[in-house]
Amino acid sequence: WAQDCLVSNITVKQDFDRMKYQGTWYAVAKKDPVGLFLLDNIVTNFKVEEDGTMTATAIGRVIILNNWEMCANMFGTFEDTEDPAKFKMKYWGAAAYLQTGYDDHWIIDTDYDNYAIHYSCRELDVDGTCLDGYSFIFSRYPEGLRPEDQKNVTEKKQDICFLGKYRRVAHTGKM
Ligand code: ODT
Repeated sequence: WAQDCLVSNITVKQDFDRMKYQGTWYAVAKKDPVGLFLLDNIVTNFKVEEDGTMTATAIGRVIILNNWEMCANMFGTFEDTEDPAKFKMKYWGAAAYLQTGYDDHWIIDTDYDNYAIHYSCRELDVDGTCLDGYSFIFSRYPEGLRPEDQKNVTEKKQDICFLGKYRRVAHTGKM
């Protein structure tokens, strides 16, 4: 079995249930994109609005311009696609100098209660692999993943061709 790393072959969570995905998720690892933005202490909160739209907030430590370190308050709304686990995320910051964007937002896998693996490819290469993308590993607990979830998460990192490209995301509680 040879992995082709084509973005179009990446599989996502079957029958993704946005209701069960709601609530707080702590980023415990991150594969950065080009021009990384969120550094650490990243906490997200997902919600399903009354009309069914998924929205989220995120906080995290960022460095803007050169060397301005601050806590960013970010907002996102998620547009549905044909696949329930694939969204388009429109995002913006509470302050004008924070990053805005429109990214793919795929939920690769989650058990809703413990872990989640997020994936976003921002730029496709000519051969269909991902030229620039990022991914978050989320846990329901700031201390990290449960030992019993680590094998599965490692497999999924490999499936999305990001294995070895993650760094730990610290939660120092100093924000
Ligand atoms: O940090 C980077 O380098 C790129 C990521 C920037 C996107 C941050 C936008 C957050 C908007 C609020 C939504 C929260 C949901 C987050 C879930 C996964 C990460 C996009």
